Amino acid sequence: MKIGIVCYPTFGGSGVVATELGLELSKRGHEIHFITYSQPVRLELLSNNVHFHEVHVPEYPLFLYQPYELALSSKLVDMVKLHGIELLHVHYAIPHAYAAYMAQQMLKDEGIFVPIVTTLHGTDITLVGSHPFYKPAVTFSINKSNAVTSVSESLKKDTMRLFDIKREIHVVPNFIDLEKHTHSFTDCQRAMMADDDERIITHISNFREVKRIPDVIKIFYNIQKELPAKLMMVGEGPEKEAAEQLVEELGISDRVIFVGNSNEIDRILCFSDLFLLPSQTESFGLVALEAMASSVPVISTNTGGLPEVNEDGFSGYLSEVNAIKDMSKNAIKILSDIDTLNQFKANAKVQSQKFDLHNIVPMYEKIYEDTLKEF
Ligand code: GMT
Repeated sequence: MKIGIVCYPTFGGSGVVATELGLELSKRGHEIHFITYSQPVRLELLSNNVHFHEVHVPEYPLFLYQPYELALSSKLVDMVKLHGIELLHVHYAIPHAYAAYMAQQMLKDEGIFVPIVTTLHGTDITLVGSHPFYKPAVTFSINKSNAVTSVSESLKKDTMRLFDIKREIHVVPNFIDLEKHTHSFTDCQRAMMADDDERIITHISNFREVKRIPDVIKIFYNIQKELPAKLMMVGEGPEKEAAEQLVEELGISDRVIFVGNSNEIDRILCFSDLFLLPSQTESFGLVALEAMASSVPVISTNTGGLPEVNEDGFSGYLSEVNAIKDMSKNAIKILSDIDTLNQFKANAKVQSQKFDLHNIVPMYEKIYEDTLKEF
């Protein structure tokens, strides 16, 4: 199939899933066209089967807000015509599903029929989409998509609760390429980061409020009182400065490393002992899955799709949002005894195998085939 993929090309989970999906589909013989405003960060290699088309939004002083949806829908029309794209798979409803629908209508006028598959990722529904200003447009675009998928059962329920949805929503969980997380080096160069007796705890996110960054630091503060440890804070975002201040106030600056955005997530996870994800909500928590695939157990909250990903008492522990004491206690339980830690590490790997891309990507292929047949 010739498939157009629309996504946010950033470090966020939806862009990562879209990129990894496109790459795997290309390996399976499909021709993939990424259509977005810059080359997706995890898309390092373009090939015969993988193409990238940049959406330009010309600056014009009259526009207080540059009309990205307009530029995207025009680009989609042009690319479908030029490359014979058969199906558009848009990740994140806002504004991608909306722009794709406009493109579909323009193409229909010229006798070209292209179905749209929309994948809901979380914040497009739970944080942004349910905002009264966006709600009618989001409801409309979901209902007009030819197939809709969500990354967890929990997100499906939220979508049905928050919007008047007339379509079936197929749950296709996020996936992981286990081979990428199988490390060829044994010590993972951990000596560069910590002393032999220190545990390495990691958090990776976009440092937005929903990630509850102060909780990450407070949990680590409690851990390091009990055992020697370092905290790796990976990512960039609005909460980062306040986090740096809190670390300073707590007097733990020598034990916390702020790494910024990184393209070496698997290297960092390779030397990590524990992953912290105390989010307010999380439709799936792809980063928790990435951690588990690198044999890193996860201390997380029990909201949204997280219980579908992290198994309490097996791959890590789940707690209520804001239950800092509980999360600290669970972290210390895993970290203080090497046999327990090794058991949780092994379990985390086993848990991640449930999300092997070889099992999940065919689910998308089946949805594409069915949608093309019905369209
Ligand atoms: O907030 C983020 O982590 C970014 C956001 C995105 O749109 O990229 O992530 C959402 O989609 C990911 C991929 O499906 C999910 O793993 C994240 O849980 C989800 N974030 C939230 O629901 C807050």
